[in-house]
Amino acid sequence: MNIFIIITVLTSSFFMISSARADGDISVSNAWVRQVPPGVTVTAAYMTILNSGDTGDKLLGISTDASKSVELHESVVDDEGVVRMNMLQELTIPPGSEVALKPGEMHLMLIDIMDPMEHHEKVTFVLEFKKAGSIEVEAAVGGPGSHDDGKTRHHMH
Ligand SMILES: [Cu+2]
Repeated sequence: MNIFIIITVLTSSFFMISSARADGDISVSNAWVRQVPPGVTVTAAYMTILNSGDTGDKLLGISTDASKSVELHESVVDDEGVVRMNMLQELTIPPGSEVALKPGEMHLMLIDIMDPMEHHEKVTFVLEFKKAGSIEVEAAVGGPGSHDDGKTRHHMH
């Protein structure tokens, strides 16, 4: 399978040099959406967000046309060993570091999928960052092996 992850960074100007602007410091890799069978109306998406700048940034919002809504969730195991998902309002990406959304941990939750995922090869997300602005991310639809980074395999629970 051919998987291309295309990241479009919507920077306003390459010619403007200003230390106050963080545009272009955020990049996203390994984006994928879990394929689910027809009839299943929710799924999750995962990706790695890298902040190569020297100031922190925040993910403030996510949108996609693949589902009616999309939320940022964190899976946590409570005292009784039950996995629960908490909705996060924002996600801080510290300077010079990366934050991974991965199975069993943080993820994007797609709620009320518009079409069965089998009809899609890719899902487009627009991530809204406080400093970097809007970043478009194309995520491959598939399973945990559907992205091309062999280093980031995670066991499932
Ligand atoms: Cu969730």
